[in-house]
Amino acid sequence: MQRDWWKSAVVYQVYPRSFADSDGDGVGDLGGILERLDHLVALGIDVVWLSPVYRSPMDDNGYDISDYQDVDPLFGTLAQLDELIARAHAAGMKIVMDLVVNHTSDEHPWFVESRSSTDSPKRDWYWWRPPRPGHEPGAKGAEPTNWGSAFSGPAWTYDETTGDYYLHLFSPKQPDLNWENPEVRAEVHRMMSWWLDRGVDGFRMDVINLISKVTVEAAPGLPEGAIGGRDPRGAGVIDTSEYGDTHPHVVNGPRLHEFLQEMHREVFAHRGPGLLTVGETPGASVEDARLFTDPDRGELDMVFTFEHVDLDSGPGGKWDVVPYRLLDLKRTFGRWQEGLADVGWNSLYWGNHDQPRAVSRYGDDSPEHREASAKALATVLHLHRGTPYVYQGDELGMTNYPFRTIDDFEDLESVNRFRAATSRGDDPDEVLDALRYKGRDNARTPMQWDASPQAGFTTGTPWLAVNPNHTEINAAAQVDDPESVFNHHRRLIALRHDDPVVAHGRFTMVLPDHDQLYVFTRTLDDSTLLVVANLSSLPADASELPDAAAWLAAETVLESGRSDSPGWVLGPWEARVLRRTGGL
Ligand code: TEU
Repeated sequence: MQRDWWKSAVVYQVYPRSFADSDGDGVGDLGGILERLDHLVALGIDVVWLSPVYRSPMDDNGYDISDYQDVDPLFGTLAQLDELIARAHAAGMKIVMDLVVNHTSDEHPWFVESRSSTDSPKRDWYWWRPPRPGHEPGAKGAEPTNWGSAFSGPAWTYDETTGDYYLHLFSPKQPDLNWENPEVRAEVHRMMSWWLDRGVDGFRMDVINLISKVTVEAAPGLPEGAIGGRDPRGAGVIDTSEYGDTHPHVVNGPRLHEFLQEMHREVFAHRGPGLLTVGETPGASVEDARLFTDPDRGELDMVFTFEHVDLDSGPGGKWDVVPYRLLDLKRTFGRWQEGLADVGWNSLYWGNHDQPRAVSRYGDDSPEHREASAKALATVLHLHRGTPYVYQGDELGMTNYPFRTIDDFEDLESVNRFRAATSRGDDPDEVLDALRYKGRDNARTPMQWDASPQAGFTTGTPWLAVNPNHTEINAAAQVDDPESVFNHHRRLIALRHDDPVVAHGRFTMVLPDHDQLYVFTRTLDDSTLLVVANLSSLPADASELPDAAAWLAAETVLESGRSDSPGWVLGPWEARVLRRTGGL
């Protein structure tokens, strides 16, 4: 196995809660994944990234872990996870676990111990700080700093037992671990090794660039965040009209590279090739990414950028929705392709369990254009240089959910946001509109297996309603249809496996200023692929592309959304992939 085997691999993300339910309790589980493994085999993917299945109080659907070395009974048993690993391996697929170590659950024994007294041997495992001097402890404004949580409210919660506050960049049930403490790091390394010894093939590391925060020398006087401002590189999840802009103090901290290199040394360096590490890095620039993913530095194989998922956020942040523009998308992706061309590697994704559905956001989910736009988006993504990630359901072209009221939402981020914004007087309809468009529950509605009442997801009542369009959009209708979105994905995945130009070729953007067309070439030795995709719902003229006549006569590798338009006029959401060989 090559060290960089993942350059020709495609990863599929399973969000277990919403994938398949085997026991009828309405929540997806490991038994369900085992039953549906054939779907992943048919798609041809190489790696499954499993969102958390560990023991958890489920405040944030498993991203709040109370035992890193066990499976939550809601999802099944450790024995089933072993079976999944074995069956995936037998089918030639790898299993990558979600590693959530920026924080634990407040019900994790480490935190229970830590909060028990100021003398606890684990006190320093978390971020404890005294109230702001001159303020009534526990009262509004007595928080050690003005930092905000990504899920609304302050980033500090008062704990009466000891009279101190603890830091939580996410929910109060997700206290941040203190990575400055070497015991914390050693314990995390030991836990990771335990999983690798058990057979897992690597980790997707949750908010891994948050583990190093501002220098400890600044403590206890941690810096305040700017009110009303927003670091444009941040994900804009903190409401800076009320809280300080927290991002600059907690992201990409001074010891981050040191911590990642230490982790690599302790956990991965002595193991053979075949493992995968991918960091979730909100607010990382392409320059940061180059450092994270330079193989000579021994940190990570690849990281997720957030720049493209931030393009429809206005100055007010995530919920200040502005229209996204194709030109911005091309500039963003183009910059990342260029920045990681010689050193490092990209992860490529449209969506995941935190983002709305790709086809509703970057495509056109109207009945007329849904399928063609899902295919065009897939074509563009998969043929970039980098490792593509397919989020469950995107291979079917699943769409956003038609939420009516706030009661249709389950996600704590959306529920808290609605409460916080409306209680200070924001128009509830406007708040809801933003949640409908960007709420994380869009991606979390049950996987659409077939046209039956609960979409084949469960025999019980699903924890989150199935999308009513499952009668049309479902796996059963697509797997055997050669023209389906599913089979288009299958062909793209096969192309990456079969044609080295997809995995290794140089990327060059073409027609960078065209505001409907996304055009690029990939070149390796004497082989060049040209990808031309109309990412708009109107016809588009590509005749200005260099060598247009020669390309018109070239071999067609893949096409979708073909219209009757002649020559280089592409129909709405039409995509073509062409090949020429020999010196061009
Ligand atoms: O997400 C962290 C993150 O930066 C965002 O995607 C965030 O969840 C979202 O933008 C909030 O607006 C990771 C996980 O993927 C997410 O599911 C968890 O909720 C979060 O960390 C905390 O563990």
